[in-house]
Amino acid sequence: MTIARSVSGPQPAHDRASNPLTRLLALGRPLVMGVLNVTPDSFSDGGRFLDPAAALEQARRMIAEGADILDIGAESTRPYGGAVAVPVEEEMRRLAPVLPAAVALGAPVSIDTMKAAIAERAIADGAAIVNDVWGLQRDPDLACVIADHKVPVIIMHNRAAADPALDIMADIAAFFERSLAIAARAGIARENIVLDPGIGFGKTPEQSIVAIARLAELKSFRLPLLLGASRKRFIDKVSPAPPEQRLGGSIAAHLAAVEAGAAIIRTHDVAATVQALRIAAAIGSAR
Ligand code: HH2
Repeated sequence: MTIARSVSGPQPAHDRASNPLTRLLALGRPLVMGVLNVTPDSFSDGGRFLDPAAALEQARRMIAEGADILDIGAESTRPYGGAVAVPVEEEMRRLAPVLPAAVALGAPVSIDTMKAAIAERAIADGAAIVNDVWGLQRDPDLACVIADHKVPVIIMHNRAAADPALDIMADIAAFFERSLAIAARAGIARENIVLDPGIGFGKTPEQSIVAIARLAELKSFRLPLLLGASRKRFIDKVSPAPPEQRLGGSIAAHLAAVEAGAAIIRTHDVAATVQALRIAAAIGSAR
């Protein structure tokens, strides 16, 4: 597993100790991030957890199943188009009854948002990580919020539209360079950054497969890698199935990602993913 090394000088000991992601990464096993969408329109589970009681029940279930981190989102990013932009007030309204209560369950909570105002509020409510599907390149204020609060950030690759002619790995690397420059300017410590190639975002299904197949190339950034293949469309392209029947494909992709060096797996299906990762690890250590 790649553990981030600071190039901007050591942080004070209290910062390192108070960062739950750094502590989890130090365990040296792949981490599982459970997805909780408090949305009416997410591509695979839209509407299921819009009700706060249902959302909290799902949060509890994912923790019991072994999730290390909960990733809570209140705006569908709709990797496959058709996303309805959600105003800040509505995103806050969806999160208010869920986020503080989810934080109280004890697992670190990541806020899946591209908006600085939502990140600021979520951090005040106890969120420990910011997950930005636009890699700090959408809301110009987001990097400063993250730097001010010294929380880790997940920088995900994205594009407004897929271009089948692109060398997707070169595009991902160039995008990360831009995001890392923004992060450095804002004062985000390098050891607080995780990179994610953004499976399904601004990519053809073939390019998503390439991004998994060539994930190890991104280790050259010397930062932890996250991969989220859960229920995504490239699975349907290879082996046709609706989103709720893509567990086998999701697990196959996630095991390949861990083999290539992914430190964190983002999934809707925590129990099956934890089991698959444990068995793969047991086989690996018996070699
Ligand atoms: N995928 C989705 C949303 N957020 N964040 C990261 N870092 N990586 C991902 O691959 C990723 C993400 C899309 O999945 P989901 O949250 O289920 O769908 P929606 O955006 O429609 O709510």
